[in-house]
Amino acid sequence: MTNDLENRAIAILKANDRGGYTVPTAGLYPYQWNWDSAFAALGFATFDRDRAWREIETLFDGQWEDGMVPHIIFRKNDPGYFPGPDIWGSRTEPPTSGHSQPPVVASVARWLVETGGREDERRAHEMFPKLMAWHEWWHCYRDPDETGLVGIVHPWESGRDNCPDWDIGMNNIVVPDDLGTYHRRDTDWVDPSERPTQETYDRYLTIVKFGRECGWDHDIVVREGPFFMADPCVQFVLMRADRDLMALAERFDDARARGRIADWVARDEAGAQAMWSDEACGFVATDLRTGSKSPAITNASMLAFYGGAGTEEQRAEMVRHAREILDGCRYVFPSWDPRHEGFEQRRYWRGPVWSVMNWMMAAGFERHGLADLAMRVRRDTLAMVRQSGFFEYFDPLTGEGLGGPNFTWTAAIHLALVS
Ligand code: 9YW
Repeated sequence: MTNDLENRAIAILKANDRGGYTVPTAGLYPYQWNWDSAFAALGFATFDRDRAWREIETLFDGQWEDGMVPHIIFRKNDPGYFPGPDIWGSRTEPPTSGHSQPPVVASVARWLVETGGREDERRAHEMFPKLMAWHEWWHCYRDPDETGLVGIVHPWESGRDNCPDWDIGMNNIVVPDDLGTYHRRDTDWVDPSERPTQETYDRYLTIVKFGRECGWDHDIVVREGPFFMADPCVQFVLMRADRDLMALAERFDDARARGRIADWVARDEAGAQAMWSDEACGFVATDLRTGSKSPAITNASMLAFYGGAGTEEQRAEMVRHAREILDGCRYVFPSWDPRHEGFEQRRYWRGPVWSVMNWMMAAGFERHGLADLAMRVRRDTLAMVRQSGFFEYFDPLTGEGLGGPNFTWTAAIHLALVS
């Protein structure tokens, strides 16, 4: 028996369906986004497993020859979104953005297989080489020196666009005189006080201009581009997904893939260690150009449990942070530490709570025997939706829904949590 809220969540997924893929929300985000589709699949799986697979299969329509799965696929031009396909200049078919997003898909594929039947196994098997190519891309192009730490070339690649984590890298970006004028579209849809500032946007576009002008050559963007940082979200999501990919390789008895993935898994923990900060006493974003570390704990730091990173002592420190932040917030988990300067309860990734981060975090807490933390995170995720509806993100102090309404991933996570 489904209740009203579940029916509304299902209706949102159906309404945002554009034929095999969903948009995150009508208007504000009119294309297919990478990790949004991974989470959308979790929601679809609760009532239509074929549609769940379609969501991630269509994502791979945009995979580049080198293996990268881009963060946005532009199937048709929609003037309601900026920056669109012309600004990115990917020269691919379909047109896409020029960098990736956190690689959640392998974990979703494993989950579909383990909770499903023969058809799930067949579709995962078919997708497996594509997943391998994408992970290979991360480990090869985003970690060219094989340190175990993968970097991101744009804050958008983290999926946590304007988190203060990126300020240390973004402050070094010099906006060129010939950036040109442009019309942002996001602030046509959503209150500007909840969005990244204009200064931040100019820097975002400076990175995109650099990428476009070098033909999105990953080596050049990584070595010479305006921004290169390590993100706890990408690192821990990749760590988790590498292990999930290994489970699939074992199931498919693919010895070559197993050997390759074993190399990645062996390096992942060293990468995680490079993000540990004694000052913040936790895992934090790190500028790979300067070595500077972000000063505070975020919801991405808390994904250490999901990724399975860290020593026992380090995890104990992270639990201490988690409990203190939980005590100080009515709804968790905030995207920036409220005990820290820079916290803005309504501005996007500078404080608000996001359902998808909570879903991964709770799974990580549970895996480490922290049932009370997992329960609190899940309870708050459901409570905010009950109070405010299926918004893009939520104010951690009031639970008010913010950003785009009728949001695909918020609906999907709700379904995944109650099913
Ligand atoms: C943008 C779609 C995307 C998410 C990102 C989130 C936001 C805006 O919306 O990005 O213009 O790319 O930060 O994580 O995938 O929901």
